[in-house]
Amino acid sequence: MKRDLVFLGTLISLVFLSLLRSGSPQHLAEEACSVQILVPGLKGDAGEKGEKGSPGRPGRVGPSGEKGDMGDKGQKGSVGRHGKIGPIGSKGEKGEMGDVGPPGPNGEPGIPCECSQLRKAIGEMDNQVAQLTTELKFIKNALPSPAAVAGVRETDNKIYLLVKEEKRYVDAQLYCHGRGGNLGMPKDEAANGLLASYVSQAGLTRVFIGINDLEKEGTFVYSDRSPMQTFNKWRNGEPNNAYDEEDCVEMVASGGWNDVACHITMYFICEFDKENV
Ligand code: MMA
Ligand code: CA
Repeated sequence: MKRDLVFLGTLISLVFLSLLRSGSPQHLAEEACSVQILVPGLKGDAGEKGEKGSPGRPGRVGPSGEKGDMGDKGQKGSVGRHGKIGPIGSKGEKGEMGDVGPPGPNGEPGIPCECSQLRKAIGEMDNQVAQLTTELKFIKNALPSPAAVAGVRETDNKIYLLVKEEKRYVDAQLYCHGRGGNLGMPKDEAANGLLASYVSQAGLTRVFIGINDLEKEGTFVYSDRSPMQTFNKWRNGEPNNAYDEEDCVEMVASGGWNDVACHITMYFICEFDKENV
């Protein structure tokens, strides 16, 4: 370093001397070559301050700074990708009933039955019942016949039939028995009243009814052998067993009873239990 400064000072001196002698730059080269030894002079006064130099080169990179404060919140990011499929949800409620499905195929052939035959038979019986009902209605109310002129009379349990054939008591009883019944046996006021009206409406004055004391004089019983109860319709003074020969009983149009001879003949009334008809 110091050697460079000496050389520099020498060079500056040579240039300075040359300038003093010639005053022109072309002369300087020739004159300088003629001076062999240069001696340094005194140090000159300090020159004027030079102009400010051009900016230096950028310095070295400094050490890392301290950690700064947290920056502001960034902008909202874009929409992310579609997520994974979630777990299976719980069972939903029952839905509404669907529409009616199409009809199914035809079934196997059934076992042959007699249903159609039975239906046919029932239909024929229905016709027969209707026809018989009509016929019975006609017989009961309108048809004049040797046996039943004025139809019949009914209670809840009995059917009474006035038979307009004059017969002795025993034959009248046989007639009624032969048809599943008995001579009429009025056992209460209602039945007696019904037979009385039956007789009077037929225009008759008397008919045999099913009461007698054939078995024991003075002890009247019904023709089904059931005993007389508290009910009776004896006319005043009867039974009197007139001529000591009256063991059978007639009903007169008023409904009263009289004991008469069993061998005389007259019309009579049969009775039938409905459960036997
Ligand atoms: C009278 C009376 C009756 C008797 C008949 C017989 C008319 O009535 O005496 O009791 O049964 O006669 O005909
Ligand atoms: Ca009598």
